Amino acid sequence: MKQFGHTRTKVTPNHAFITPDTHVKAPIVGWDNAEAITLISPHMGARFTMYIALIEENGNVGPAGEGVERFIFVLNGRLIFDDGNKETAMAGGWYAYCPADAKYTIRAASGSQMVLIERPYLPLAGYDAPEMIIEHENHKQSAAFLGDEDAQLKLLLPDDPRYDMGVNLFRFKPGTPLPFVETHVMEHGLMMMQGGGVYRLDDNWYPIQQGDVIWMGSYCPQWFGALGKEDAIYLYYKDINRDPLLGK
Ligand code: UGY
Ligand code: MN
Repeated sequence: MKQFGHTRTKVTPNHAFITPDTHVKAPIVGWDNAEAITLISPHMGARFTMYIALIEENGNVGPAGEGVERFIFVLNGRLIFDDGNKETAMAGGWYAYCPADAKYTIRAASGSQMVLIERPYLPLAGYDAPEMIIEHENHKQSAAFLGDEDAQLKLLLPDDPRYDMGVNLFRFKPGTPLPFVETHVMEHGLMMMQGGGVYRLDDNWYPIQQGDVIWMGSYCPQWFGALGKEDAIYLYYKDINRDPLLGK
């Protein structure tokens, strides 16, 4: 039962834990019949944004800002992604990487929800811009994380220096932890997609379940242990392939 005046949501200077009961929807200029829940943004100290987009049938989501790259992951419904050459029908599990300033449209064929991750793209001297990617997560292979077959990591984007973001699906068998408390320069934006467990962020331990979202700032000590009857799966973003000193 929901307790009046209480929530599991907590926002701190270097991490945030956001639960669905605290979501607030708002329209976004350039989106039609669609609203966003802005879960993570520079207003909390992050260097990227992460939204849930709620799109009505025939609604659409406008382009990202100038110079801003975008990753989308479809949660449910059916979206038509048009890259100018071909249309792809995207249901749950489909995802796209849209390079900064790419031309494309996203329209909902039925009421749909997706996760969006956006940040200013950091070009890399000597390399071309990255390419658009439209894929389904079932087409990607996972691999054991640091030798543990019970922790399977699936990279959704190529291991290629042109890409300055990584987005992964991490699947844990119940009882499986991250092998150590990580502390690193990369940020994360995370959504629990299935199952749950306990997430350590700084000196806090949070019970986590499907629908919960986390921002981890640079150097936020982080650890996870999966609990329950089903595998825990989370989707997460990290900034990669750029010099932290030079920002490129
Ligand atoms: O890629 C990562 O840094 C990952 N192992 N972090 C995490 O799951 N919190
Ligand atoms: Mn990490």
